[in-house]
Amino acid sequence: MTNGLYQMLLGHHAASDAPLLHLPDGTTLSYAGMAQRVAQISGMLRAQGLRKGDRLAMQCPKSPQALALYLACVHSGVIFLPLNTAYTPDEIGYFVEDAAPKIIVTDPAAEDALLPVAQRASALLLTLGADEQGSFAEAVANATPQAEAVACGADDLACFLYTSGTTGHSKGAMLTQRNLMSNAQTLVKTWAFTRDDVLLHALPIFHAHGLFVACNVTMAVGGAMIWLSGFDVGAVLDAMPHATTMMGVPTFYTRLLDADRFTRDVAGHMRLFTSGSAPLLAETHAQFSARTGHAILERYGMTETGMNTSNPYNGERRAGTVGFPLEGVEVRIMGENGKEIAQGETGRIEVRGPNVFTGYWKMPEKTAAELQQNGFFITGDLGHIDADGYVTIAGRDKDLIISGGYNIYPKEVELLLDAQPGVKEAAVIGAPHADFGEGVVAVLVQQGNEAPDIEAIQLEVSARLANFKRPQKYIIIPELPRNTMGKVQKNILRDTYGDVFSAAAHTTKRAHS
Ligand code: MCA
Ligand code: AMP
Repeated sequence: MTNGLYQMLLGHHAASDAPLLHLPDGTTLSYAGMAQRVAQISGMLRAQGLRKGDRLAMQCPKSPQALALYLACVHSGVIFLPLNTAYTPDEIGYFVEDAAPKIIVTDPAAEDALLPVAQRASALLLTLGADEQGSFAEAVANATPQAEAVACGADDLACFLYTSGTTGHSKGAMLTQRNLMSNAQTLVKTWAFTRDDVLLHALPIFHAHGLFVACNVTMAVGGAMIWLSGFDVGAVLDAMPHATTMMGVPTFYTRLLDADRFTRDVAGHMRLFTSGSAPLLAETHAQFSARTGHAILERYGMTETGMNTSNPYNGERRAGTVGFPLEGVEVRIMGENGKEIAQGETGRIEVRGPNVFTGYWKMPEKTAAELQQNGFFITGDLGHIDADGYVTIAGRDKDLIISGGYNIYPKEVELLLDAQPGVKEAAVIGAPHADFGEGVVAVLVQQGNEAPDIEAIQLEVSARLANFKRPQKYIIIPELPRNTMGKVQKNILRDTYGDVFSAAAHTTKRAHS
């Protein structure tokens, strides 16, 4: 047994001087240079007693060394648990308690706040900053390199990615080497990636999109990445003439379109722009095409499944659709009665294939509820398939807001708001937002005669929840609309407050920013 995922990502190119990362300071890290870093980190992990199946959590700013840490976990058979840099210590505490990592690697700025979390879990806390300095660097420098990869099979776990749920509790989606390998290999074929590709990498690397789709696909073919710390329009425009591909969330594309400097010439060297994680408006697709001559290729995926469908590389990329099921992936549309429904009608989207995860960590009931015995995973998305086979996402069966490509489950925010002084109950909804697609809105019902102190609530929310989950608007109303069963009618709230982020709304609605 070898280590298939490691071989695919780095093993095959470990001796190559070809560039892997082009860095903002003008330097380049080669595949061979990355392999050396990985051997050194693996040596440290081994010395610290981590073995196959142990977990390591990372909440660090994006850097080459953070990518090396992911690869070292793959190399060592250690389950990698990347965490959004916006999560608060409260949120991290939950993941750490649940996954019990032996090592937590964090930003030096978060060290003090995370020390109690690490101590409670008896985990070693190491620091790794954006400049790659910190106690992680010291530990790695002193280690004896471990060149040989730990043998792992296709069914061995490679990563846990936490994803929230409608109950407000996050679940660790367990992804195997097979899940990641099969998806990367399929995408390489579907999107025609080669070693000549240079991917403009501006996504975070703590989610499937930036890590498994962008990095795994590029590394599988020995291509290069222009490695940006985040999405900055100026930096992206400077880099684009040197790149061939970019993967982004719709916000990337609307922000680019807002920049006068973004012209057909700037995009002239590119062969492919892909979009996902949130719906791309047909209008954005059309504007982008008019400006650059490129039809953005929209695809559809999930943390639990990786990528499921994609518009074609060759052939019509149909705006408003997410294209066809990927090779080896089955997509079916199910009706209320649990039966597959007729082509063209909207129903629940289910997917099956080698890309589908193995279950939620330590949550057999939740796993059974969503991942059926027959292998089909219930995505929680609603959609239909047209006569030509294009899949369209028509909505969501799950109460979910997607803001700038990040998911917010209203329940989690509502539970916190419900507990605030002066709040009788809360409903959290998404409203159209020009930059983020959807923005978070809190609708509160006050307890008693005195209005709740919104500033105090905002402070509490900031302390407890990641920044992208925080409501950007608070609205106080006398009571929440309910149906005869007593269920809050969020559709009515969405209709009523759907324009809170539009300019005119600021003067007409009783909304606090
Ligand atoms: C930042 N802010 C946000 C968001 N991002 N608010 C709402 N939604 C967001 N997504 C707020 C911060 O709280 C902050 O507020 C202010 O914006 C500036 O923060 P900053 O970090 O500077 O923002 P930014 O750099 O402009 O980030 C916007 C972004 C980023 C580039 C769109 O959110 C991003 O990279 N999104 C990509 C998400 C992603 O990779 N998703 C994939 C997951 P304040 O100033 O008040 O503090 S889904 C997935 O993986 C599946 C498999 C799939 O299909 O792809
Ligand atoms: P996550 O749990 O972060 O992996 O988010 C996955 C969810 O993002 C999916 O279930 C969809 O609701 C949504 N999503 C991903 N890609 C698209 C897309 N191209 N269009 C619409 N929704 C998408």
